[in-house]
Amino acid sequence: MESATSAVCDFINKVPFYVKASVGAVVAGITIIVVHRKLKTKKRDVPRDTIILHQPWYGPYQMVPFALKVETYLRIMKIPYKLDVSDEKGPKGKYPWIEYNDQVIPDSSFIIKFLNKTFNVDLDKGLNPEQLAVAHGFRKMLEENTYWAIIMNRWYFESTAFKKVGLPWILSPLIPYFKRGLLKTTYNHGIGRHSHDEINEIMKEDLNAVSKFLGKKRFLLGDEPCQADCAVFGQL
Ligand SMILES: N[C@@H](CCC(=O)N[C@@H](CS)C(=O)NCC(=O)O)C(=O)O
Repeated sequence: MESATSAVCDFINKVPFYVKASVGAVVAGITIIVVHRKLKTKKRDVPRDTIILHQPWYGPYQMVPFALKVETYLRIMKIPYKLDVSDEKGPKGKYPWIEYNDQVIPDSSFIIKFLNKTFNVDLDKGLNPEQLAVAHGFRKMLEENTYWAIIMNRWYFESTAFKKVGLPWILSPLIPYFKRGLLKTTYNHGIGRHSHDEINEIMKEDLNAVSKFLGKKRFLLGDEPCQADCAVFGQL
């Protein structure tokens, strides 16, 4: 037993200092992240019967379109909610997500379905099947296509979003890493394969379609807002 212990000690002594230091740093880093997450989860005091809407930050510039869509819906339907901006991603790794009592629901569209069921509301209840189909088409266009063109402009080409969300200057060396990650995501989506001009053309075509369809109407489908209007407002 003693010889086994001394063999282990010998092995550790032979390991170069930089390897020991790197292993130590990784272990310390992981410990800090795990402890930080545990503390964050523990200290959250979730009130009963209130929707908690999670998004990464809140400020004069709303940079999380899908969270703004949900918040707009909550406000229109007068459902009480609280914002949580503690930067904790939901179970699907994205924002927004909500908590309601013991339930956790990620994804803006599933959140709205949950709100409709739980609070017995539905902003689309006056729409006929044809209107519902049109609203669905516009929402999908904005969320699955226009959104990415806007993201590329805000965070990649023009990079205006970093300033608007108040990124501390000390973190600015991380911007190229963020951009590289974004380019990988958008390349896989497809839009990241286009030039800046082409992406702007794609965006303009979508916005033009919304503008033409809106015309002089107050909302997408008339005088009253529907669920897709929350998506339009969130994205634009
Ligand atoms: N389909 C989702 C999309 C949510 C989404 O893309 N959220 C973005 C912010 S607007 C996000 O969390 N991005 C961070 C990431 O992908 O890591 C929804 O409707 O909620």
